[in-house]
Amino acid sequence: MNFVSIIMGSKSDYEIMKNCANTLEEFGVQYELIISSAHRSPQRTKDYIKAAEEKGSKVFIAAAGMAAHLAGALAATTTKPVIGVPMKGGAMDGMDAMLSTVQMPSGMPVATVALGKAGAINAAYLAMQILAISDSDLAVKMTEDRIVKEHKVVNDSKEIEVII
Ligand code: RP5
Repeated sequence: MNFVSIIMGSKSDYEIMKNCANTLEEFGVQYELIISSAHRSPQRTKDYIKAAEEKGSKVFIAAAGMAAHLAGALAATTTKPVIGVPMKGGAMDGMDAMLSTVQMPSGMPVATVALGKAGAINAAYLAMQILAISDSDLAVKMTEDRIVKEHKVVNDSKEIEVII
């Protein structure tokens, strides 16, 4: 069973990260979602990664804010791809989380996506693109989604465009 693991540092991250889970659901991709913190529950985080890998998790998505070390902690523990979603909030409104998540040392990558809702959705898309390398049905769905997006741009434009 191939699936995606979503780990959030806090319940306060869920409002944004449910967009990630919803996107995976739209494409019929299985996922697990838990709360576990690099700082508040380090052993639980390690234990989950090991258990998830044994069950078939292929990509890990980590969402955390402030001194965001969750994605890095995952990268330290697994060689599966890790996608980091920096959460807004705190005194720096996510700039701290973004820099903490993106600035990994060489050889320990975290694919860092945008802050906020767009990042949560893009984390799901990136995870699916990784899975789609070896899942032709999912690859077709990803291609179809691009066509839908392109049609929407054209249709939106038609409603308001001015061309001379
Ligand atoms: C991080 O600290 C969490 O990922 C969250 O984004 C932030 C604040 O957590 P709470 O104090 O709301 O639990 O570890």
